[in-house]
Amino acid sequence: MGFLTGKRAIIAGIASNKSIAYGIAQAMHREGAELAFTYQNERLKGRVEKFANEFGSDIVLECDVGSDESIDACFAELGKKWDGLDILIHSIGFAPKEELEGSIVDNTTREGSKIAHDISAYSFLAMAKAARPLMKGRENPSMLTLSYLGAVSAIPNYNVMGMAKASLESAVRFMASDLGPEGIRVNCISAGPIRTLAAMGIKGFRKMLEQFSGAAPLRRNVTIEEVGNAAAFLSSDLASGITAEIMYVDGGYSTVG
Ligand code: 0WD
Repeated sequence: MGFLTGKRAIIAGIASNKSIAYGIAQAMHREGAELAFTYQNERLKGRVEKFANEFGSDIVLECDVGSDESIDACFAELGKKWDGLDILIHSIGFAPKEELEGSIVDNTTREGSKIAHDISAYSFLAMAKAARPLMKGRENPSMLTLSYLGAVSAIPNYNVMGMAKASLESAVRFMASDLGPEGIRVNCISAGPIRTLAAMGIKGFRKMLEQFSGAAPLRRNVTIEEVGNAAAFLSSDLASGITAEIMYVDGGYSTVG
């Protein structure tokens, strides 16, 4: 019996089998959780249905986190299938590609900044708002999002995404404080760089991977399986005392100069 047996989790952010959300789904499925999945739009629907099938799930819901109507419709539909929810996984981030290179001062636009903050930071709060009623009365419910070191360090080319991740990490602390009295925990994993669709949009990403693996105490990059295992732990009763935490799964890189 896995340590997530009896838990129901909704996972947002699977775009491919390289996605961090895919690694999280794998670990949670292995540990016995029942899973539901969301997809951003029709383009991704078929792909996400295939992944859901792989994890024994037939709950696949549209959820464009840039739209409150889409989020509300998604959780209304989930409420018809499940009478409660234990785990929310938010593994979503986006900024227009042109914003992720060169000078942050010259290249960041008002519109690009709005989009990055809306999709990468505010959307976690928006999903939490919709998930909250379904978590009422559950044991140790948990919300989890994904961040990156660029939230706290000026990493070349990460630019406006760094600003959005700083906002996201701040949201984690405020949300944990707000939802804690209801027993809901809110945490974040700050993952080391991993080759995914979203990451390949960052200029010089390959160099970033090399720099991390060269300097991290473990002298290698981390995998979606390792992030998945940490996510499964943080979402489980084993982590019942942990909230408002930014947990680094980065081979120790953030601790070395
Ligand atoms: O190195 C990395 N890959 C790291 C990623 C290091 C540390 C953190 N992260 C974060 C990302 O910033 C993001 O928050 O992890 C999260 C997941 O990212 P990922 O697994 O690297 O990326 P990917 O496989 O591309 O999944 C992100 C997905 C989108 O994929 P595409 O490639 O189609 O943009 O986020 C989803 C979408 O499926 N997404 C949305 N979902 C709903 N509504 C939206 C939206 N508006 N926009 C993007």
